[in-house]
Amino acid sequence: MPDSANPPIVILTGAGISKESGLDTFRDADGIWAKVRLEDVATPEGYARDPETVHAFYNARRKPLVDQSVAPNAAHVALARLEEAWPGEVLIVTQNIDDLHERGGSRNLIHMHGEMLKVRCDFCHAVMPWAEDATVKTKCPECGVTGQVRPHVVWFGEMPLEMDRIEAALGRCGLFLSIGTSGNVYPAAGFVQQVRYLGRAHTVELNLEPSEGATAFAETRYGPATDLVPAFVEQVLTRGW
Ligand code: BJW
Repeated sequence: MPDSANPPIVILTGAGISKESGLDTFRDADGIWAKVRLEDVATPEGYARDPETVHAFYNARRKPLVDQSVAPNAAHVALARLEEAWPGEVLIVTQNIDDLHERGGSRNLIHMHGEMLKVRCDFCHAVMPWAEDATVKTKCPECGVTGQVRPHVVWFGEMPLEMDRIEAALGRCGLFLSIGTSGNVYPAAGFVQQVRYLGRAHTVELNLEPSEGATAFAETRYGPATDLVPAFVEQVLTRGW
């Protein structure tokens, strides 16, 4: 049962929260989709056509996480502080496949678009932690089959992960906070509408600029996540929302 004095908080995060750690966003002018075609690297069809290119794309993005040349920033750390200090539940639903929330200290976390530091086997369906490069010649350590290991990420046309748990959390939250996402990709872009429809939660967008869905939020604040998020967390812990 939600605690009515300290209602559950759901936080949706996107690539913008990791930008100041040095990871590219997707749709900004200098973002990933300005360098590669999403049809080639983020669809099952692209992977079927040219798996080596897709493996190379994810191998390159996995590297800075493995060697820890990128680190969590003040926004990640502030959200971990909120989880630690808020007497009710705090759930982060991230679209990001990096591990910066975990390394910033967050524990109650759903990676709805998967994780760069995992692969899965299309033959035996095992999901495995992964710190190496993967190729079309990679042998699954679980079943021994070669050539069936793919990045554990959600591409366009695939079902995001843990949707039942996310829907349940959206249904009981008292605050829905969206950070660093452009609101282009569904179902995440529709969460604010779902929450508003139920009418129980305050909805807040923290982003560098208004997202596609900005008008659906009750409150909006614009600027870099490393400024906005620590300030908003401080407010919630001292005065609520
Ligand atoms: C800062 C900042 C700073 C910068 N501080 N902010 C028509 C209508 C509705 C839906 C569809 C449709 N046609 C097709 C669909 C479905 C499709 C979809 O949404 N397509 C749209 C393009 C229209 N969605 C899917 O296919 C999803 N699956 C699905 O729908 O299954 C069926 C289903 C039905 C019902 C219920 C549930 C499911 C799967 C989507 C998979 C997305 N995959 C990717 C790549 C995989 C992982 C990876 O390689 O990393 O996920 S695409 C890419 O976009 C990635 C991201 O997670 C995702 C979202 O991007 P994000 O995080 O918002 O980044 P940006 O770059 O867009 O925005 C960054 C923001 O930060 C900007 O606003 C900046 O201003 C800001 N910013 N610096 C604060 N310092």
